[in-house]
Amino acid sequence: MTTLAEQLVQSLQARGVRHVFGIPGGPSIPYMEAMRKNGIEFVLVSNEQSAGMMADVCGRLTGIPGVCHATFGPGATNLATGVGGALLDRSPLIAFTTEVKAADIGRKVQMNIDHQALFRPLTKWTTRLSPGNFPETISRAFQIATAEMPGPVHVGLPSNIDAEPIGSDCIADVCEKTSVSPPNPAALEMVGKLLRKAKKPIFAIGLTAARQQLYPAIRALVDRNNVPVVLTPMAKGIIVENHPCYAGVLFHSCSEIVATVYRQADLVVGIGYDSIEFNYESWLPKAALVHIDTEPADVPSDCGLVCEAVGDLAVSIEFLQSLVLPTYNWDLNEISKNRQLIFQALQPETDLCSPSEMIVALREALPADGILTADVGAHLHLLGQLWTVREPQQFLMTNGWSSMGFGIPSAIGAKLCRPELQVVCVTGDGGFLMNCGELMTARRLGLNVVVVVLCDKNLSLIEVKQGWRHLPQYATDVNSGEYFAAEFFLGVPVLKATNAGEMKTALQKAFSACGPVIIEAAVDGSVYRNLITRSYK
Ligand SMILES: Cc1ncc(C[n+]2csc(CCOP(=O)(O)OP(=O)(O)O)c2C)c(N)n1
Repeated sequence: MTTLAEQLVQSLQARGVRHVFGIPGGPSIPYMEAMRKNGIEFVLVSNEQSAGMMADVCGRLTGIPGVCHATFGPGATNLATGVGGALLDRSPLIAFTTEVKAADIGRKVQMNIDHQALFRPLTKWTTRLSPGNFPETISRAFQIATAEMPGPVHVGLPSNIDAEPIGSDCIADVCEKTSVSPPNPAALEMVGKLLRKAKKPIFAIGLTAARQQLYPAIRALVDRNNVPVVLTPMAKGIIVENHPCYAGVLFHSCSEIVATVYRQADLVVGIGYDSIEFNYESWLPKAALVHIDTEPADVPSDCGLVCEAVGDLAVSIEFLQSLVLPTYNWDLNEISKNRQLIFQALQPETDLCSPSEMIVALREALPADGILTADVGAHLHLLGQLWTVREPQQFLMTNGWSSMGFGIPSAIGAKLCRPELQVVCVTGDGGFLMNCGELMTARRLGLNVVVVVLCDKNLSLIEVKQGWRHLPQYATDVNSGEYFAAEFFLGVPVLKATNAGEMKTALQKAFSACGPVIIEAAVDGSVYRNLITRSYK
């Protein structure tokens, strides 16, 4: 017989979990001790929100649910923000929280709120562990978290069960993969018919395709048929930005120029298109819509949906590859010219240093296989269109959930999962403040994560939107004067860059450091006014 805490940790270990992110409370100690003995690192964070974000990224990069942990009440509510991200960005994650023992449910107890109610809208499943339902609960938690669409599961750990004796042979079957049914063949036939009839179809490729890493098949499909492709932000990298069929990213900067291509389409084929990122109706031209995904389309009835093929996406794409399609009426020279227009517009002239110049300098300095994590704000809209990647996992962002503060924790999660790669975070000066405490986490772990803070002194995305309403700018100024008025922040070196040359020098220095480095990049945020797209129609 071993204890429940030991068995739980061993069952995580057996499933490939290597880190648990969180902040402990007293009842967490036996679980942490079991982790120490079983080769799982408990990564102490500065705020549980980041623990959820780190676990989210580990889930994305490894396919094994990322695991995070928090204590009662305030620990759980802090964690909730990170857990919600895993739900709407579709990452497999298991969140453990300490909960009151059964006899105290509903009683007045310090730090006690109903964790099951808290996590219900944020997870695919929430439950309480007990000696009686272990190990089935753990097995089911992993199965649900990884099943299509992946997402978070919350497991409450009553504070009095850790020492309960559990039989040592109960690490349940670790093979918990569930399969997705193939799409209806008649629906696929209909897709084929529509594609054969179309004159100017486009492919709109989204998060499901990126998450399932289906880019080799998608690239082959595109290469063979010369159909222009638009991507949702989180599908960036599915095809490279200089591909003859690449028409741009939806929703992000200058996507009104992207629209000049997709407005010509007579058929839009959403492939792995998850509308959590961008609803079809917000951008669709007047064209017929075909939706191919693991889940049905979420569209209003007047959206032009003519056919959907719902089921295993790999099967659907294989079917698309097998089709013999006509030569379409697209002029790839026109697509190429439009692409040039986008990239020109993304680099506006300014007397000061533009965020674009800094991003271009970073792209030139970061190795091609490096990982960039982005925070949320005007800078993300710019990065989403301007940054170039070879494959989706090289650009990590949140768009379904879109929580500021994602950049730094996600860079730490990425570096832990891919220690051999250079990892850089780009954040705004507003978003930096949300989880900058995690620089201490990176410092403690000795992780060479480079955090580029684009200091424009404002919450620029909100300032731009105030401008759209012809309102004065107020309550969006982050700071005036110097942002880091010192050479170190929490013991982390701060390098400064005021132009692209200084940026490159700073990056070189930062990449050869042992621990984290901050680069304070002074930029002119006024350029965002002309870069953020207002209407996508
Ligand atoms: C947790 C959270 N709070 C608020 C928002 C709304 N919001 C989106 S972008 C933004 C401003 C971000 O400012 P900053 O980090 O300085 O980046 P910039 O826009 O200047 O590039 C805000 C407040 C959000 N997405 N997430």
